[in-house]
Amino acid sequence: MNREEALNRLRPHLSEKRYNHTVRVLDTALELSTFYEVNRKETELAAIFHDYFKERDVSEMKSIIINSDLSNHLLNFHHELWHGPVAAYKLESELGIESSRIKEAIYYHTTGKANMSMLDKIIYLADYIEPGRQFDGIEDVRNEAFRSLDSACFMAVRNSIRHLLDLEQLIYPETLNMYNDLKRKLE
Ligand code: DGI
Ligand code: FE
Ligand code: FE
Ligand code: FE
Repeated sequence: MNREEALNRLRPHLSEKRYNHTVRVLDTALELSTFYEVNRKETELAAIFHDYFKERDVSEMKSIIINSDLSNHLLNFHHELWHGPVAAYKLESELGIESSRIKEAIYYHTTGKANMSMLDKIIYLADYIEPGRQFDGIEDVRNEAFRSLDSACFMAVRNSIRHLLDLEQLIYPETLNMYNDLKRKLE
């Protein structure tokens, strides 16, 4: 599937706002893939479809999780965390994309995990730093993104955990695994 076809497949599923976010994630991810020499085609498809399920009904996502081999453990956490795994699960049957590397990058784009691939990190980071985002300290992460992928991802996950603690939200275990993994690697 080429870029234009992929964007045409995505378009009906997203509002204009979310679609424009996706295009900015795509541009950012492609810059990172050039810089870090990561496969351009895989980066393109992972970025385009990362939020493919973001605007579906919570009840639809819930029934997909229950009726698939996706872990029901997800249901114990905020429904915001479901759209990545559900999109990853539907990638092959709805879109004909078989790549396990693309699937993994989409699956973990919200929570992160330990031992992320370069592609996983690029999608995670592009989603965080795309030019439409405004978080505290984001300029530092944007600058770090083109110095060290690990260090920039660490800054992003640390900021996200801090934000979740401020809101007294549950923290998904894989998010903590990502933090610990990068902390050890950067020591
Ligand atoms: O889909 P996007 O809005 O582009 O971005 P996303 O998929 O990174 O984030 C979706 C939401 O998930 C965002 O509001 C932050 C939230 N989130 C990320 N990690 C966690 C989390 N929420 C909880 N409760 N726990 C987490 O570990
Ligand atoms: Fe998302
Ligand atoms: Fe994100
Ligand atoms: Fe996104």
